[in-house]
Amino acid sequence: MTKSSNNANSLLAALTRLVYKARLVPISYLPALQQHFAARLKTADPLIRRYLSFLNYQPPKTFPNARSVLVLARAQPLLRVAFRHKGKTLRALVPPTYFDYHKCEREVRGVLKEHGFSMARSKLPQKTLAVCSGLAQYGRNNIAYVPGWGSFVKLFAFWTDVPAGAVRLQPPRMLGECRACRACITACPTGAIGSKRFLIRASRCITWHNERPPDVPFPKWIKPGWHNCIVGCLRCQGVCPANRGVPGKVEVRGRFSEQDTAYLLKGSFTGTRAKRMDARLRRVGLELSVFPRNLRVLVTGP
Ligand code: B12
Repeated sequence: MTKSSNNANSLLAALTRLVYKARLVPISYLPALQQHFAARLKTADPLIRRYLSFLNYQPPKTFPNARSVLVLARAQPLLRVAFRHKGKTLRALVPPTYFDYHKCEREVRGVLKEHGFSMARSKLPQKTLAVCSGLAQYGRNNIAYVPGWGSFVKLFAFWTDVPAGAVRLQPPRMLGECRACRACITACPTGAIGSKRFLIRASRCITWHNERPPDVPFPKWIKPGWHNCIVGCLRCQGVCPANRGVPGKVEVRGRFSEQDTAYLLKGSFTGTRAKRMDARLRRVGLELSVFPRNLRVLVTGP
């Protein structure tokens, strides 16, 4: 075994100790991955095809030594954030994908550095990489499930200069238990998950709408009672039997006073107060850019 492949193995072991599950995909595999992805994308909503034009299968010019893509999954809790409003507390959920990106990125960069390697951010399709590298499988809801952790995971894909041995890229697989289950299809009130096609109809997904800029109103067909998170949606994962028995902790992190809530509901964000509020929100995976719309709809209720 060469020194660098030794280092690569000890790097993967170190990441595992930090509770990441990881795969290394050599960059020579990316053209095949790109082809697979392009073929599947043909049937996606046109708006998603446009949205995904940022994807890029070439390492950045500033990172000419790229040899592999490090694909990672980390189990994440859900966050519960409390907003005081008219003498009551509104507890709103933030799904795992929205917070701690920078913390995890620093952690991974640090481990790579200790092993003599470096990394750069990528603009690659992370679910496809996770599934085709064998790290995860698709659920019927189109979300990636990692053995033992279910779907409450954060995925990452970084360009690295770590040498990767040969891996067998797998065709995407769906969890066996999804075959006889319709729980997510039934739980999604918008019909984003259909029984006749695998790809979700992204333009029906509540997440698509509540991640949009706050001056874009929710379409009329979304009933106020369908909203269940301050950003994102947990309906298709919350009911999923494959998520039963996985850690799925709920962490209580942010508290916003009556004055904070009133400020967030008013929606005119300028100056140092806005900057301070944005910093507080970012610690719980939120940012001013989804207010006041997303909070208003939760406060008003069904
Ligand atoms: C665009 C995007 C969205 C869009 C569109 C979603 C979509 N399904 O395309 C919107 C805004 C709607 C969205 C919503 C959400 N997203 Co999103 N999103 C992304 C983004 C930027 C790209 C996803 C993508 O590539 N879509 C394009 C389609 C074509 O890819 P795909 O969904 O993987 O589809 C594959 C399968 O359908 C497969 N396929 C096709 N036919 C068949 C048939 C069979 C039998 C099988 C097995 C497979 C199969 O082929 C396709 C290509 O590989 C990624 C970040 C990134 N850089 O990758 C995050 C990401 C995928 N999102 C994520 C999350 C968490 C969500 C939400 C759960 C957010 C939330 N909690 O509120 C929802 C879930 C919606 C859902 N049910 O899919 C996570 C996924 C984590 C995980 N465990 O999988 C990611 C990786 C971000 C992150 N790093 O955490 N998202």
